[in-house]
Formats: sequence, structure tokens, C-alpha cells
Amino acid sequence: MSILVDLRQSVIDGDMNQAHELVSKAIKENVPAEQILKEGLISAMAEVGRMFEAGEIFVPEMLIAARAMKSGLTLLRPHLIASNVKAIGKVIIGTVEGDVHDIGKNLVGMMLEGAGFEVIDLGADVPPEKYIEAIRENKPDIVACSALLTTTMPRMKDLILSLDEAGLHNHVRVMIGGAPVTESYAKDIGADLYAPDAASAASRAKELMFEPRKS
Ligand code: B1M
Repeated sequence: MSILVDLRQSVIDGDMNQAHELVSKAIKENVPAEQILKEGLISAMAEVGRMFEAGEIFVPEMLIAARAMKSGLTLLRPHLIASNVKAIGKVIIGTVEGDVHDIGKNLVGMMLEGAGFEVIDLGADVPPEKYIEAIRENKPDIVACSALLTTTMPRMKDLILSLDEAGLHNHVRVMIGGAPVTESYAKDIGADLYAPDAASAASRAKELMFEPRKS
């Protein structure tokens, strides 16, 4: 459908106004909300993720595309709820306690939304108790945790220990990332998933939803 092809391209191009307009037009033309989401927005963000991983675009372009996706999604959300379209999973995201860096975390959140997840953003400087409270309240599939400082990375381990103590780690998977974080650090502290960037965070989180839990 040409309107969805144009919508997909407007998100890839990061044209927020056009993306907003085309979502509005597609709704008025009675294109099903799920089709707008999948063929217009999710498909665009999958392409944006591929382009980022291939080195064809960089963080600024990915941020601009994610904003365009978000403007369309805001308009579409009530229609998705009305038509009972289910998210592929629920993620709680935050930057760890003591760390105010939130640009990368926001981008990861937007890419996760672009991949079809419902994302609950706790912001930055989030203590373990706040994660735990939000997990109890929202029952997410994944807790996503970002850290940008070598001094705040240990807070990720603290979070995992708190989840273990609260008996919640059996119910939720922990994904971590951020500039100083590595795959081996993630393994050492018992995180379930590591992603080096926002595009792979979205694709790996999606894969994780189809993997059985390791006991
Ligand atoms: Co600060 N800062 N900063 N800073 N800052 C860094 C991180 C630093 C590397 C700069 C430097 O010295 N070269 C350094 C850390 C050194 C270290 O610990 N190794 C540093 C420092 C030291 C500090 C302060 C301590 C400075 C001071 O006050 N003396 C202070 C700390 C404040 C605090 O947190 N308590 C501080 C403050 C700030 C500002 C407030 C001024 C500002 C943050 C504004 C904001 O975020 N709202 C800031 C900024 C902007 C930076 C730099 C310049 C840029 C960070 C950024 O947004 N990058 C940064 C230097 C740098 O990275 N070049 C620096 C762009 C963003 C898209 O990338 O966040 O890496 P990034 O996210 C990537 C991946 O890491 C990954 O995906 C993202 C996109 O692909 N990713 C995940 C991130 N989270 C993920 C989660 C996942 C998966 C992937 O799963 C859950």
C-alpha cells in the first residue's frame, strides 16, 4: 500500500512531520492500526537498525528516525489499544543509580518501541528499589539497565542481587548496556542479555522473547 511505503520512508528519513501526517492519513483511510504499526513503523525501524549496524548511518540519524517513529506511534497508540493489538513484550528501562546519562537509554527505549515492545521508562538515576517497585506493578518481561560511568556500572550488579533477593529474577530477564559495559561483564554479574547499541538491543530483546528461560 503506497501510503505505508511512504510512511516507512518518512521514518527512515527522520521526517517527523511527514510521518505524523501519513499516520493520520492512514487512520482516516481506515488502514488497520496493526498494519500501520507493522508495515509503516516497525518495518522502518528494522531498516534503520540494519543501516546503523552496517555503518550506513550513525547515532544522530538513528535518533532523528526514532523521533519520527515516536511521533507516529503517539498518534497510533489509542487505535492500537482500541483494536487490542498486543505488544510483543513489556520492558522496564532506566539508567542506574548515580548516573544521569540518558541519551543512549532513551534511544534504546525508542528502538525497543520501534520493535513492538511496550516500554516503561523510569528515567535516570534509578535505585534498585524503584526498579523492584515497577517490576511488581507492571510485570515486565525484561528489565533494561543502562550505565555510562565505570563508577556506576557496579549498580547493575546491585540491581541483579536485589532482584535475586526479592525472588524476582526468575520472572524477569535483565538486559544491560552502555559505553563501558561489555559482554563479559554482563556474564560476570549474571545479566541475561547484553547489547552494545540501541539497534542490537531491540533485535536481541526480540530474539530473547522467543527463547526458553535457562533455569
Ligand atoms: Co558524561 N561522561 N559525565 N555527561 N558524558 C561520559 C560518559 C565520559 C565517557 C566522558 C569522558 O570523560 N570522555 C565520562 C565517563 C568516564 C568513565 O566513567 N569511563 C563522563 C563523565 C566522567 C561524566 C561526569 C562524571 C563529569 C563530571 O561531572 N566530572 C558527569 C557524571 C554525572 C552523573 O551521571 N552522575 C557527567 C555528566 C554528563 C552530562 C550531564 C553533562 C551529559 C549527560 C546528558 C544526558 O545524558 N542527559 C554528559 C554527556 C553528554 C557525556 C558524553 C559526552 C556523551 C554520552 C552520550 O549521550 N552519548 C560521554 C562521552 C562519550 O560517550 N563520548 C560522557 C551518545 C549516546 C547515544 O551513546 O550513551 O553510549 P551511549 O549509548 C549507546 C550505547 O552505549 C548503547 O546504545 C546507545 C546507542 O547505540 N547503550 C545501551 C546505552 N545504554 C544501553 C542499554 C542497553 C543496551 C545498549 O541495554 C539495556
